[in-house]
Amino acid sequence: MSKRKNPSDSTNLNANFCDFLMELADYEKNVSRNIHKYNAYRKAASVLAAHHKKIESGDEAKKLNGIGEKIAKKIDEFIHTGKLRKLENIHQDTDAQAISLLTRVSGIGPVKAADLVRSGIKSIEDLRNNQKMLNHHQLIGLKYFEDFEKKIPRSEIQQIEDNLKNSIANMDSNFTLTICGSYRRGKSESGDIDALLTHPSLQVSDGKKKQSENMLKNLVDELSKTLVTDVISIGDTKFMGVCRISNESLARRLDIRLVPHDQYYCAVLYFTGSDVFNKGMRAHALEKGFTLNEYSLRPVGVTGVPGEPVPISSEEDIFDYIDYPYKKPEERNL
Ligand code: DTP
Repeated sequence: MSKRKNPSDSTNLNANFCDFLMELADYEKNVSRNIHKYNAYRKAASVLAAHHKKIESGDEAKKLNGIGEKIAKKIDEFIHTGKLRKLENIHQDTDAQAISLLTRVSGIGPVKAADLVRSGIKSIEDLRNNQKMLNHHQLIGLKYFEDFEKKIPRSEIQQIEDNLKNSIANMDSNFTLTICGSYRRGKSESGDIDALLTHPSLQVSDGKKKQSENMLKNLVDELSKTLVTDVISIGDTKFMGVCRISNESLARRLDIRLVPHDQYYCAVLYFTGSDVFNKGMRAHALEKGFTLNEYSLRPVGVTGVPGEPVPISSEEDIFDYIDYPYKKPEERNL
């Protein structure tokens, strides 16, 4: 999961508004720990990023789904003054700034960041001088802090994808690997690499745990010869780590999840995102009487108890079941 989101790109006519909304979103997540406000700012930023026209007033913005009174007022304030008082105040709050900075280190969440700031640790240099306070993941985050801050160009992910696919094919040609996240949505650069892997022998109904034992570990051992440089954590179904395509390249965050074959498409859908798109689709599923998550799509009975997962053999199946117009991955950036 990459740390900083940025829906602004060259085609975004409302990039100014998106930038301040994303900064407010990060503040709510990392400093105030108000996930509802975080979601609201993220949703508003994605809606504005996808809008075909530059917004000229708060009233005009309010007509868009996901923009309410308070955000409309901020848009007006920004249009009229070129800044936001709320952000100016946040910029002057040195503890808030320190918490925001520390949460940019992979493995440091808002709670840990607040703890560190309370202990007087407020900069990356302070962290480097107090490494005893960090766990294994956070130490790796610190070691590669500058590299992980840099976006990964699409062409580099393509090389990593080829490398992963070759290594996997050498082990067993029945593996399927899909790189999800913003890469699958066609973005020109991504924050990290989210790979999903499956094998026909892995079926939930047959007790996936036993069968998946060592599959991922063997793969990571193989990848460590060429691509993987550090292991943050590894279990039967999830690897979190670091890779680089050559000694001259930057270190990149790589996650690989081993997913049962009968849950693969729900996982591919979920990890393709965007998170805002996922939330909209999940809400639509509920309206249609289904509960959708990264594992399955299940009908919800009148009692509210979810039933057995429906059989799914493609992403399209999931859209069909809930009567949601199919969107190609590149159309899921909202
Ligand atoms: P980035 O380029 O920043 O990496 P991303 O690949 O879309 O952008 P992540 O790597 O953070 O984003 O996460 C991968 C996907 O996982 C994301 O697109 C959708 C899904 N996801 C993550 N968090 C959530 C969430 N809270 N709700 C729903 N889906 C989520």
